[in-house]
Amino acid sequence: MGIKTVAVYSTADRESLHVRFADEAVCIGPAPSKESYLNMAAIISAAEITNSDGIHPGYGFLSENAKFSHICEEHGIKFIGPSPEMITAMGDKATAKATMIKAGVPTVPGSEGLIDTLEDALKAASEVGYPVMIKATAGGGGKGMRIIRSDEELNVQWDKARAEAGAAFGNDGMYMEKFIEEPRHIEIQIAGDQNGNACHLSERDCSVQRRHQKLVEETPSPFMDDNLREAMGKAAIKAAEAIRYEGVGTVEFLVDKYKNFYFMEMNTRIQVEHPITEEVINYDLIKEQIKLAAGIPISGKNYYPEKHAIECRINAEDPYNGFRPSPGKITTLHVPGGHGVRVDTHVYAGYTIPPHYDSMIAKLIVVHQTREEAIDKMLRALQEFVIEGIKTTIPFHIQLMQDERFRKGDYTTKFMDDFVLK
Ligand code: MV4
Repeated sequence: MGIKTVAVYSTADRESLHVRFADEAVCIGPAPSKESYLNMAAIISAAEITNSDGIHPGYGFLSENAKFSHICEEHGIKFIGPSPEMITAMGDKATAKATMIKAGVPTVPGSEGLIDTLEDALKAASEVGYPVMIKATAGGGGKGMRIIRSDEELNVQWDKARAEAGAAFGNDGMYMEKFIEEPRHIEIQIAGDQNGNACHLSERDCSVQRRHQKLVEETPSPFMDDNLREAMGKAAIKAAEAIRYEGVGTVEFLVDKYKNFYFMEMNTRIQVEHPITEEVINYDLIKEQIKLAAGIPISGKNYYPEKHAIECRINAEDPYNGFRPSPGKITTLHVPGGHGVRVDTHVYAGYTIPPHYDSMIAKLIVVHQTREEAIDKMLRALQEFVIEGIKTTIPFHIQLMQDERFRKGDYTTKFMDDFVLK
């Protein structure tokens, strides 16, 4: 796009590729995230001394931080993402759900707003019917949730869950939903412009997760059909337009075995798994983020997958030891390639993975005409991928691509509970 870039980095990331390849780079502090990547003053200073027009927050760290979005605004620096108000509205899960109900987006039946006392919780549970789920309004991504199957369990768990939420988030607001058994996690990518118009860019199936960490994502979802995509796409657009959402975002849904779908959460950032959407619609979502931030309107049409794409997250983790982190020096690296194979990474041979941050070191993305061909291509690319010196999730992915149930597309969010690594 002809836009000059400034990279920010912590001392632990001095050797990272983004530092070398950006037009300029500014060190914003020592290794601990609190003192660097979460240090708003240091980041704003870096933007000011380099005369930057905008900040792309990436994912994680400050990407969904309303205060940071606000501070950028105050300093006349464009935060490439939504306004503080939108981040706040979607960050509080009970508020987000109430907003979606008002907008006519399907949500899981449950309590109307927050529940204050155990007595009210018992009453709500008798109306909703067991099993139920109690969730922290400040939670998300699985934190502060409990499945409850009886009054007895609710009696035991209510105060505990509440105290846990209070300690973890400084907010102990709780709400209740019917528990959806063995749901799929299917999310719709959306884009909204400054005129209040939104479009959808179809779905990603992210049901292959372990402890709320996604391992593999694919699009189209093997569970999807044209009617369901149309209905979920419409609901996602409704969600985005109801809040005049600006930027790219994701509306997450739970989908049950009857193809009922329910709004779960909205992510107000670009997500790790966005490349699979890029590959099947043939469009750069980061470029779209920058265009939307600059006030350029969306095209007005929706986007549908023309191919099949899969992403495997390559983490510096030992899949044979509970996916325990495995930082250290990469002694050998051979990256797969060829038509339809994409690797997004910051690492190289000789690079030392610092122990301070997330363990994802690469995304391997393949695209092909059909799902079966994409799986075969992924298997070939995984077998060609050589990373020595550390443990990675590659052996897990190699087994997954050969797994009969995965190959049939027969998986839900429970899939990993039963998966045994050989
Ligand atoms: C649920 C659910 C079943 N019923 N809500 C997990 C993450 C958080 N965002 C919401 N989650 C769930 N909410 C109701 N009413 C099951 C989950 C869930 C899940 C959702 C998506 C992907 C993986 C999951 C793994 C376990 C539980």
